Amino acid sequence: MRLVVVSNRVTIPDRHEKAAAGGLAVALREALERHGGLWFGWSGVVGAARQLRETQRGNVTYAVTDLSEAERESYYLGFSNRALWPIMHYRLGLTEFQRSDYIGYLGVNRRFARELTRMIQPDDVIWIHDYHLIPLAAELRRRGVTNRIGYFHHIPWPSADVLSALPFSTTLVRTLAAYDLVGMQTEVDARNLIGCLVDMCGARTDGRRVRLGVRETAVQSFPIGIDVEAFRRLAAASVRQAATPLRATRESLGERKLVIGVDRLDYSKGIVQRLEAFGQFLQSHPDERGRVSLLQIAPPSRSDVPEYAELDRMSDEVAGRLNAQIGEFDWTPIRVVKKAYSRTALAGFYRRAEVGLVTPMRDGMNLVAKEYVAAQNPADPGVLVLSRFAGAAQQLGEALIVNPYDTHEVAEAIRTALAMPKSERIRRFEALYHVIETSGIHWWTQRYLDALTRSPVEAEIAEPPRKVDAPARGTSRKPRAAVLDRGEVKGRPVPAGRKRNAVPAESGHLTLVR
Ligand code: ADQ
Repeated sequence: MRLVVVSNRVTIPDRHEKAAAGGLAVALREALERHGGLWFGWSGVVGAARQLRETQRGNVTYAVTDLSEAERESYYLGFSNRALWPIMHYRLGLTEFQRSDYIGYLGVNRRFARELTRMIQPDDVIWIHDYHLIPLAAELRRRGVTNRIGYFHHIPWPSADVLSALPFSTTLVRTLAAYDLVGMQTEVDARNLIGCLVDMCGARTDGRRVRLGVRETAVQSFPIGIDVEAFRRLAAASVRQAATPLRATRESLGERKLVIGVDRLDYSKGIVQRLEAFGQFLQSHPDERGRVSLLQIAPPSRSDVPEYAELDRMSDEVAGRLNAQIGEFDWTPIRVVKKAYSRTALAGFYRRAEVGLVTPMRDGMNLVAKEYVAAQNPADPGVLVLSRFAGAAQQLGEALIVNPYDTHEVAEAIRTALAMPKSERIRRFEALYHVIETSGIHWWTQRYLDALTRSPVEAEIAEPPRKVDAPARGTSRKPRAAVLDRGEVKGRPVPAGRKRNAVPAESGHLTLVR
């Protein structure tokens, strides 16, 4: 079997590049090298030339294509990141749907399918990643591709009640039936998706497999992990190295304790609420003032989506206000640093921090929580404070689990973490480390590929090829959201105020570059 990976963004490794520690991109690259294969997706470049460019690295071919400005606007910034991202994170109020964006989204998926069909060989197993590419398998099937195709959804999947507010969601959900295997981060997400397929599309299910028309799709949870051993080694090495940010942090903090937050600057991560909770902690416990600081590392992402620019402004404002209210001439309670760091530097920061504050409002998994645990000194570990709405909370029950909407609860958890006796810290750390060690990234990749290659491929869709945005047909139950899906998709001009230019300056360190 040859492996074909498809993701929104593809970063071609330099010829002599040493693999960065951990990381999904590295694990996928390793899986590709094991099987030989192809990695296909957007180059990250916006331009007029849309021809495919192929680069060979060992037995792996990287095939990338540019997006046009209109495609980036509608497919990437528009439908993927202003409609799907917020609604999948339960943020209906931030969900902005435009038909022209949806057309662009389908258009890019069709174009990707067209390009990919030419490159696929009969024994290829195809693994598609994330919400940008949900309809890709349906488009490949329309072109006669009968290979095994799997999808992994990296972000949360909400219930039908939430998702059906998105126009054309029924059609979109239906396209998932074109996959042989759909992987979700958690059992809750898997159940929600099955609920959507049943309630919105009229599928039948035995709880694990879903039958829609003549196709059968397995839906299963595969909680993603990290390369624990690699990260642990980086953290241990950062203690020994001379000129590291860890040393510098030690010097600038002195004896003070450190609470750390590390996230892309994204509203799903609860950064502003976290800063407020830290402020509340210092207000309620004046004895802690001057003794502890919060370091929030948050490199900007998607800055040309207005909600992200607003978040950037708000985090500065809240940190500035709290520092002015509570700070002293020789003590800054909150430091916000908006840049990406190397894996080594991050591992060092995690190691130095007595508390890892990971409080997203909603998150598919959250790898920072796992990285924080992996980086701890087993003899004197820090404490993880974790949002119950991160997928990671389903596995990491020995963290201090909090509701990020409850500022008081988070503030008290910070207090508890800072005061926790060493014996309890060690006990919790050992339990957490065991979980992340036994469900690391290589286990995840292997488990997913095993399931994908095992799942029986059923008869292909017997219906004649049709557009994926046509209303749902042939279901025994009336689709609940059918009314939303009716009607022709027509282009609409982008309203004033939406920025069109600039390539997103996202960091290569981030998982799959969202
Ligand atoms: P993300 O939303 O990007 O991923 P997360 O899982 O936390 O969130 O991964 C972020 C990665 O970026 C981590 O490896 C972290 O170390 C790195 N990172 C963050 N800030 C950084 C900085 N300043 N410098 C360097 N690196 C930084 C999406 C979903 C998650 C899911 C992952 C993987 O939203 O829920 O866990 O995919 O499936």
